[in-house]
Amino acid sequence: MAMENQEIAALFAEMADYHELQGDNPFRVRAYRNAARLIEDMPEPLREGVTRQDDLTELPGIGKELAEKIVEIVQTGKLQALERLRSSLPSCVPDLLALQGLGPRKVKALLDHLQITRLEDLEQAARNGKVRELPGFGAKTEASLLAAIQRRLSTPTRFLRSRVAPLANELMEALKKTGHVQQITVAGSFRRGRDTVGDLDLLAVSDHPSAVMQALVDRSEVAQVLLRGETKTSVRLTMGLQVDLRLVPPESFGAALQYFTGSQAHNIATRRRAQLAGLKQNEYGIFRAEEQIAGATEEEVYQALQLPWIPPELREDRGELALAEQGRLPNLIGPADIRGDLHNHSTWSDGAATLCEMACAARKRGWEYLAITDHSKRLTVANGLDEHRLRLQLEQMEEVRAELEGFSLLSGSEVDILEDGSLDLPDSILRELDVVILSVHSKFNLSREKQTTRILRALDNPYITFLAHPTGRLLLTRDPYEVDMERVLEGIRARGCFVECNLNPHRLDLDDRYLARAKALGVPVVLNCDGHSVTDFQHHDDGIMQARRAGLEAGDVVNTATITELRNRLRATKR
Ligand code: DGT
Ligand code: CA
Ligand code: CA
Ligand code: ZN
Repeated sequence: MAMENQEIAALFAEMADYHELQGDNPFRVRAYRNAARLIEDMPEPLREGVTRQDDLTELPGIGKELAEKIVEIVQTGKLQALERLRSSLPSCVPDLLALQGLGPRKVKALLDHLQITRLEDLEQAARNGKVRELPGFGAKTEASLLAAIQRRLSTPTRFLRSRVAPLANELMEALKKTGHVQQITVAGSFRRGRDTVGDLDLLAVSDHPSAVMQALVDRSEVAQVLLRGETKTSVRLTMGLQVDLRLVPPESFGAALQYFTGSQAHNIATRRRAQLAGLKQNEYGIFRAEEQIAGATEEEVYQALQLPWIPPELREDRGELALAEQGRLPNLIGPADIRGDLHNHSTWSDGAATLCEMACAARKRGWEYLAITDHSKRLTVANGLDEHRLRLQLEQMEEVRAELEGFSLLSGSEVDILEDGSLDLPDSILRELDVVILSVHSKFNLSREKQTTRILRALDNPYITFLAHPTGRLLLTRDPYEVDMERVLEGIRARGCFVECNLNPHRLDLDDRYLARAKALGVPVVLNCDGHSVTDFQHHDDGIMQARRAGLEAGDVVNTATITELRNRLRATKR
């Protein structure tokens, strides 16, 4: 399978961790770590450059050694040096590194001083109070480590939806190529648009089941066949993801799709409804006595329950059945409702595209407007702008605007909050911008009370437009910081500002539950891709499912407005 930039970056990040763990040259550690970050943000797939035999050392941060390793990864799918490092360390090291609060240095201390071959060994050591005695650890670290281990041991591995999406498409295409697939679709949490999925559920109708099952088993990305049958086959891929493929008769396709889309809680609710009407519901259909009265399509299934079809994103048993019954299901927002994006970066800070490239690509996408909101000066790793450079950027924007008829390029800044809640740029420049974004990029570990007052204080600035990625979570890698989101949302409403749902697939922040809360409180939401390249605009296509899961409609979202309406709304946020 083709190596994506994200996977190459992950291998380099792992190299950095192992080198650091072994106490190797810090420059080498930093080179790998920087390369990982750069590669992850590269808009173009590196494998294409490798195929064209480009000189990869021309890329920023890539020297000769790294270039050779990229070629090796793309061509072989592996990295020998990494395999050697892996086998020289206990097999639990990746698990240890993945624990929140444990970096390579701490892992090294643990391995040096304690007998650890499995995660459970560390759990035992922490329970026995052995960890707190080590240099660099204390009773508090020990307790949070123990909590992290227990969380890890009790939650099964999940995968980013965005990582699974291209795979799902490739697999379905391959199965269709057998010529024996009449219908095929994804079900499960993937179809419901959850940000992470536990496994991938595929559902198909076939006139030659064994041929289709064989086609799945034969795929090169399959590492293990868990179950092989005519109606269900389960495999585990090399990346660790389990795929369940189920074949059903055409007259049951809708019923099976409804059943395997779930959620389980939603299914239990629909089955109860069927029972109350004297019907029986299962994955084969809806039955009155022995007679099947629905099953071929989902519409038919819901109709038999006296309900309109319910969009999969809403099927979480959070009140959707009652809304459906009352004919009050929301008219969910879709990518076509979006008229522009208010959070983007350019080459002025850490983006990969120029102002002009960003604006043209946005116009080509059919948008009416785009705000460029580069980082502020405190974020030196991202080449953040001070007031002087921001003024120069505003001048360049004027020039770009002259070339862009019928499109509005808006000015802006993503301003860092300092620890005390003051801002990284003075009002003298903020007041001149169309969009001022407030972002927490540091001090994630403040107490709940301090973090909340810090954010609310920053929101007191009269020029703030919205709060970006409000909980700071990174899916599967960083928990949200402690904050009283209810108070923050109320603060945003009181000040007439907006709240962001950041559509980067690693963030999806706010999540569906908080978005639903924002809607209930009447806080306007803005859906942004946080674009660092023109390909990032695509985050809107899948990311919007998070907003749909919250029941958001076009009217709840600021950037569905026309440019004229938008300008009015932006002006109204300034006090
Ligand atoms: P995941 O894979 O953890 O991200 O979440 P799902 O929702 O995809 O769960 P999965 O793959 O275990 O099962 C797919 C769907 O099949 C699930 O959403 C509902 C249905 N399902 C599975 N097991 C049961 C069950 O025991 N009872 C009911 N009512 N439905 C079930
Ligand atoms: Ca699943
Ligand atoms: Ca499954
Ligand atoms: Zn940003």
